Amino acid sequence: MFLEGFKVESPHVRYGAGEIESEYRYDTTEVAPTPEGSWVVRPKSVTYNFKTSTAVPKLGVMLVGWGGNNGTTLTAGVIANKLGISWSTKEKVHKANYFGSLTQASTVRVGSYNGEEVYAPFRSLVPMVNPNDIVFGGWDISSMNLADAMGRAKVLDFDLQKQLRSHMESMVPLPGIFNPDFIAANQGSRANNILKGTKKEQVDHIIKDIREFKEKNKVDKVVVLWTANTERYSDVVVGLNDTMDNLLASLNKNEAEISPSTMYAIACVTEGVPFVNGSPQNTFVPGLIELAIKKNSLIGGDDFKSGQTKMKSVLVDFLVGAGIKPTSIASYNHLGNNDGMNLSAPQVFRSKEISKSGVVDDMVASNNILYNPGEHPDHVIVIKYVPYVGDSKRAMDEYTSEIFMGGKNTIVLHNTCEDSLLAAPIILDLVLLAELSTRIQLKAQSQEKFHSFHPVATILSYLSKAPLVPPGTPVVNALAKQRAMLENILRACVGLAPENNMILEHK
Ligand code: NAI
Ligand code: DG6
Repeated sequence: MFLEGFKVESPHVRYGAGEIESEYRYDTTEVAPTPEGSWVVRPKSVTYNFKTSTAVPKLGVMLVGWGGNNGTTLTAGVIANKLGISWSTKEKVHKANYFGSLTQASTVRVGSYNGEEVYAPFRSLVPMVNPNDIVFGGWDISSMNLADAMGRAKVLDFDLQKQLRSHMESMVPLPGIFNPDFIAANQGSRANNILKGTKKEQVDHIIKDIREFKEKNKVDKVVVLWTANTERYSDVVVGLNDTMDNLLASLNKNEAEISPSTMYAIACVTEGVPFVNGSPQNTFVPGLIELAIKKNSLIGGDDFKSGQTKMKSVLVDFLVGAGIKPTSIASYNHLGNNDGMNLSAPQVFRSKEISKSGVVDDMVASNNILYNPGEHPDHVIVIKYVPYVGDSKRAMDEYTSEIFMGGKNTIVLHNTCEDSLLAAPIILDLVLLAELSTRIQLKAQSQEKFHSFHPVATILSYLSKAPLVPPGTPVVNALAKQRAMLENILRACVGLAPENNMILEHK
């Protein structure tokens, strides 16, 4: 059974004029050593109060790298959905949809009725922005308008592109911050739309752009998301970017090692605008994280988890959870889009290699029966640029595991990723959830005041290859756990228990 929406009736929830208030019992387990040298495990319950503002804003989304494959695909997809466009291919007539978006195209189980399971859209848990209402804008170092850039990307069917052109021709990216030292040299030829001035002046310019965009489009809130080229890592150096004060001083001194992505992030955090990083580089240097915490301004990332890595964070979780020991994971991919061309530079590839490699760490660390402390499967990442396949990235993975009594199990996967078509709905979820999370306040009952979530938005982990977490917080990569975390937090906002799958009423 399917409900389009629902309201919770409970003494623990109040739907007010401008907000939903809920009271939620958070049950966890505390583990502690005993003086005798053993361990004791104690169930613990803390009551939390949540307050979710139901004032859904008119949302502006500014993409850094708007004219790229992801930026154009997302913008085109949202316009197509808004206008209800359909188009023909040799297979059939297609209708615009949001497949691949957790918020728009997945469901949650709300309960059962007469023994039948009842589901509702994920987006109906709490009031969220309708993606069709988003106003898009952003920056690109290439001045190409979005209609031509959509053609350059070669992602969407031609018949669809023809229908969208007139809606996208007038969309032209603002000049971007360009520093050739941080991306591949092969990107230089498209860089014709560049901000001039010192680094501080460029950051001030980005702030001005955000304010003008907000004013011109009459949007209530803006979220900025980096979907520009992957950069190389910037060096983290004491005195340069290790603290907030050093980072801001370095910006004023025009220090070479402050990357463009960090500069956009400084602008956003300074302006109190949520900033999400969809690429793997270390945009969030320690000084930037400190700045975000001081300003209580949301930052999230890193690197969209779209195809190969998403599979990996399911498969390895399944293997380790089944008591099977993955011992070698070899992941190859080749792609022919501009992202692939940029990643052919070794220092840029290294950023991607790091974010793709860390994704099994928590699963391996969870099982000391299979792995000795410090032991890790061999894990190799290869990416090659093959222009002919364009955006249709091919990912091939071989997982070898040790099984019962010295046996070996090998799984080989071939995954045609359709890169930007997988990434665009993820970008949508990231901006919708980032916006939503700024409307949620919580407090433990012992606390006096409500507070927002920690500015480092772990709530976005499901969508990120290398989830950024506040210092000292465990990183969770396993996809099912990440989804459960997000869903259960939103359930708590309306006073619903986490989905426990026990089905005791039938046992
Ligand atoms: P793309 O190369 O087509 O687009 C990037 C755009 O950024 C280009 O138009 C470029 O001109 C622009 N750009 C570069 N530096 C800029 C700057 N400093 N300021 C403003 N604009 C700048 O790449 P695509 O395929 O759209 O991917 C974007 C990013 O997302 C890449 O870093 C990629 O690694 C990352 N990503 C993509 C995934 C996918 O499945 N498509 C998944 C995970 C991450
Ligand atoms: C090569 O892997 C290009 C990358 O930008 C990927 O397309 C992107 O990181 C998606 O990666 P994954 O592992 O989620 O498919």
